[in-house]
Amino acid sequence: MAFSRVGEKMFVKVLCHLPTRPVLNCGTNVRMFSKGFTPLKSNVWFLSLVGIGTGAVVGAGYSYLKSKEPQTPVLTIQKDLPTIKSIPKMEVSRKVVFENDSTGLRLKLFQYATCPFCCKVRAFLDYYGISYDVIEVNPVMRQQIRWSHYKKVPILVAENQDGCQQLNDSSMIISALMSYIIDKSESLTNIVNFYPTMLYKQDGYEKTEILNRYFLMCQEKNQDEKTKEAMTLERKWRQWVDDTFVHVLSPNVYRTRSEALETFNWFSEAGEWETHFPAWERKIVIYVGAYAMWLISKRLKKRHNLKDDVRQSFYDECNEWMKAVHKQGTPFLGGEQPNLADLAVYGVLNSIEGSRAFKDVLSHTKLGVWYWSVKAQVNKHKGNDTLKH
Ligand SMILES: N[C@@H](CCC(=O)N[C@@H](CS)C(=O)NCC(=O)O)C(=O)O
Ligand SMILES: *[C@@H]1O[C@H](CO)[C@@H](O)[C@H](O)[C@H]1NC(C)=O
Ligand SMILES: *[C@@H]1O[C@H](CO)[C@@H](O)[C@H](O)[C@H]1NC(C)=O
Ligand SMILES: *[C@@H]1O[C@H](CO)[C@@H](O)[C@H](O)[C@H]1NC(C)=O
Repeated sequence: MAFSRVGEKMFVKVLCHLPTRPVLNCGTNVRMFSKGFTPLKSNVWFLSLVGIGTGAVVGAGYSYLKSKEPQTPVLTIQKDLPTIKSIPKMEVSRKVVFENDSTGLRLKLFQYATCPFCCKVRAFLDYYGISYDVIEVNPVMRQQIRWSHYKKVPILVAENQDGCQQLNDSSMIISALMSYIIDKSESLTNIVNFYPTMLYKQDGYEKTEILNRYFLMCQEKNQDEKTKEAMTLERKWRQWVDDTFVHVLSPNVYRTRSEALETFNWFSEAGEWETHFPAWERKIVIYVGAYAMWLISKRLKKRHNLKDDVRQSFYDECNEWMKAVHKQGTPFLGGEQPNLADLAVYGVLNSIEGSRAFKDVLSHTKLGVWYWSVKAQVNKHKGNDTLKH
């Protein structure tokens, strides 16, 4: 069982198109994996891949059953987070530089290129024209985030005089940076302290959650520009992205074996696996991975109560979102400009832009006009004016 669970976790890392919990709860067996298997890179790949075909499905079912156990109450709330002195020097995969960025933040984004949560953070940074360095994390070895106790991506590190401030969850990253942009009189470190991490136990594992990650920490000042109502709406839809929308993606992009294969080929392309992995490793990941995910996606479909025809669920959610946008009578939920909810929905969708599922959504829903408008705004960094004051 342990072995298959390791295999299963690995795939979650590669793919990222999976829910964070409970079926394939990212992150629980991390230490076991890195202790037991680190030395031989290729062997790790190979062994785990062999374990996948059968293991993943068994494992998925197992964690599904376990997840029905009740949650134990809060253990601790972490406060007064320390800044770390430094993080190991790392090769930067890509630099994104906006000459008009006046935030003064020196950001490093640790990510997987096709992870929906990472795409969400990038959509935010690009829209506001905030410069950042990308550090592509190897999904198997993950040596790039070995310095961190938090083992998921994205991780954002802001370097300042005192050291490095580590921000952990995609929604928290966005809320903290947005709060900082709106009111620069608070340091980012101070702002981060408003997002304490709650530790609790579930299924015998310690888990963490940042409770108020959808809240901006500058509401007072902000109120005349955005009404309270608009902010509540924005939070509601940002949470919907993490809790609901992201879960319809995997069953859709792995719906059939050929779609799963297409999707993996797209990951390989978008994540530039050719430069990261030897050819045979890449091939194995693509073929075995596609097959395993096709199997797993049936579980996910049940787990998240998707319709038999998973496309229909995808269309339904997209329509639900478009209904909310149209209700505003403006091009975006945020009005004439996208807000954080628009950027979140766009961001996670962007992670599957190369898939057949996405093309189907374009032809079966009215999402397209909104989607391409957000994309244009993001690519033109239209939010940059916000950075002025
Ligand atoms: N709630 C987190 C979820 C991040 C997450 O689940 N990341 C996955 C990749 S999609 C991960 O890094 N998993 C690594 C692991 O489970 O070890 C966020 O929004 O950033
Ligand atoms: C930066 O701002 C200047 C003037 O405000 C503008 O002319 C220039 O196009 C901007 N550069 C970018 C890359 O947006
Ligand atoms: C991120 O996670 C690390 C390791 O668990 C922790 O030390 C740090 O305080 C966290 N950062 C924030 C902002 O919660
Ligand atoms: C934002 O970018 C536009 C061009 O893309 C530029 O004209 C404008 O000056 C920029 N604004 C700021 C505050 O940098």
